[in-house]
Amino acid sequence: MATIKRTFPVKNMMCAMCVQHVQKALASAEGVKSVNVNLASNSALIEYDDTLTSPEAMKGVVDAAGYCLVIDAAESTEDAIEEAQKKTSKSFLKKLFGR
Ligand SMILES: [Cu+2]
Repeated sequence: MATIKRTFPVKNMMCAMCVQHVQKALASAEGVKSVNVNLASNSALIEYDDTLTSPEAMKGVVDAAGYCLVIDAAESTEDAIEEAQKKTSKSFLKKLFGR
């Protein structure tokens, strides 16, 4: 038994029909126990069995339906912040010691 409940950001949803598409695609995917897609927060709360499916597989299902399930949001956000901080400190040092 390995039921996981997790919220994933979903991109490209514009209206209630989009929500329905994503909801249906995920609900019929193997290993998915329940789905709650939220348009306001652009996210999907998915309860799934990780012995039957994976975030990668669910991303495949959502992407095939024309939307984008973001499964590495935390990492990419951290990377982006780190990258931005590097750039900021570089240009800061340039200003201090420039030329
Ligand atoms: Cu739509």
